[in-house]
Amino acid sequence: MKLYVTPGSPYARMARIVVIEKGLEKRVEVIVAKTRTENSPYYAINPSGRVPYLVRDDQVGMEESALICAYLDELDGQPRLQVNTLEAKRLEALARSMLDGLAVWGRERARPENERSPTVLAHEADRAMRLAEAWEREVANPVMHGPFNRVQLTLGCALGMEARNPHFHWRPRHPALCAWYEPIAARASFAATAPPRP
Ligand SMILES: N[C@@H](CCC(=O)N[C@@H](CS)C(=O)NCC(=O)O)C(=O)O
Repeated sequence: MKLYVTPGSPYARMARIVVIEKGLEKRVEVIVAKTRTENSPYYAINPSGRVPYLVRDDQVGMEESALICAYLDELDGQPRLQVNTLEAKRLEALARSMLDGLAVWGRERARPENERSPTVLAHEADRAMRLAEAWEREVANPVMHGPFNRVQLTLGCALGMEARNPHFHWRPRHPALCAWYEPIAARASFAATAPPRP
């Protein structure tokens, strides 16, 4: 199988982490794609141009990090990252909401300076801080502890965006979140996929 990624994408990082967590390194070739480039050869592989993108052994391609993570997790018939309760799914949605906002913020910051919208930048900065505040409480939930799961994966990748965005200061005033994140960031799969600083 081939997994197309970019080094800085938190969505692609989720899939890369699952590859490592599930010991699939020999079955999944990780390939860096050229996104956001006119006429990129990658567009012939994935017409949306987004990452992550998994080309399965049967040559069928799949988009969407959550789906790719679930597919990789189920390959050995023993999924262990899935969550099934509504409570866990509520938290997954909350983590995904934070990640989506951070991706919008990062995308806006990546535009040429004269094209950046101060309104969007301020809106996403505020959203990220409100969500960090919410997670300071939610992180006590049992779903966020115990066996590693896709909710922890999503929140861990969201918080890891601090490496990409120097304005994403989620640590001050959030000691519980800091304590929660420390062992997650120390996992071999997180360390091996740490996003490069811009
Ligand atoms: N909902 C998608 C989001 C994927 C996404 O937005 N990926 C970004 C990188 S963080 C991308 O590939 N952007 C390239 C582009 O927009 O052309 C997922 O979860 O996989």
